[in-house]
Amino acid sequence: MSKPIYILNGPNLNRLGTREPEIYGRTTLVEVEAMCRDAASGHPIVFRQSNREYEVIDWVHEAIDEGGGIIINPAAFTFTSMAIMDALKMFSGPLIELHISNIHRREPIYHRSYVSPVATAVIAGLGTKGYSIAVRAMLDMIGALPAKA
Ligand code: CA2
Repeated sequence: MSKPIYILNGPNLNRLGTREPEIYGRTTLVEVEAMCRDAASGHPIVFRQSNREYEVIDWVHEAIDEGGGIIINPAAFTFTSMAIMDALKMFSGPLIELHISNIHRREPIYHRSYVSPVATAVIAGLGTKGYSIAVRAMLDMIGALPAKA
């Protein structure tokens, strides 16, 4: 049985699609999850969101034990959480840090990520389509990309 890809989402992303559409678009997180499952073409996905730092840490620990790869949009925890960074450091598989917006084009408070130095790759600024692209990239990284017909 192939190991699932963990897609973890941090605080406030449960409200996606309801405000600041000029930055984050109008797609909801429920729709993002459906896009990820579609992009995964049957590969198992664990898709979660939390507003609680400890819960994200616990899910990273779960992924360390059971996951094949992690895609994480840590949202505001990106810039604050050494604890999430420490947990992610323990993961030996591929790790993609994902942001819907291009954090580097935004105010300086969005420029210093604790996650980027421990990530395999970073995707930012592709909107919610970045999730589908991240899933395809992750399948490639773990050798699970379906062969083209
Ligand atoms: O662009 C991203 O994906 C971010 O991770 C989103 C975070 C922000 O702190 C990061 O710098 C960049 C903020 C998420 C706020 O949640 C929203 C909820 C509803 C509508 C829009 C955003």
